[in-house]
Amino acid sequence: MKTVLWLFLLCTMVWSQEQQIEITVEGMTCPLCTMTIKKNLKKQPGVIQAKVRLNTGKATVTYDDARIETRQLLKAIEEVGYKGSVETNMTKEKR
Ligand SMILES: [Cu+2]
Repeated sequence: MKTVLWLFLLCTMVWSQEQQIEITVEGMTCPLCTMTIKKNLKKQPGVIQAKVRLNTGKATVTYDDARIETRQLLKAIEEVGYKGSVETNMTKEKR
């Protein structure tokens, strides 16, 4: 009985808070740029999926917001030499 409960708790943790965000990336010029960014984003703990497109200049990241924050995603892009920004309508602001 206890094992079942633990499994249930574990599952809710694993499935928690999956989010998707679109990040505008500045400075990408060739497919290698998109690959570099994608690779570094995927390396971050909490990132489930990362798609980077050169033609739109955008990165779509699926992540677990219990494990990683938006600013850490932007940092991962900056680390490899690009500038990422999140459109304001995507962020939930409380005023
Ligand atoms: Cu490049």
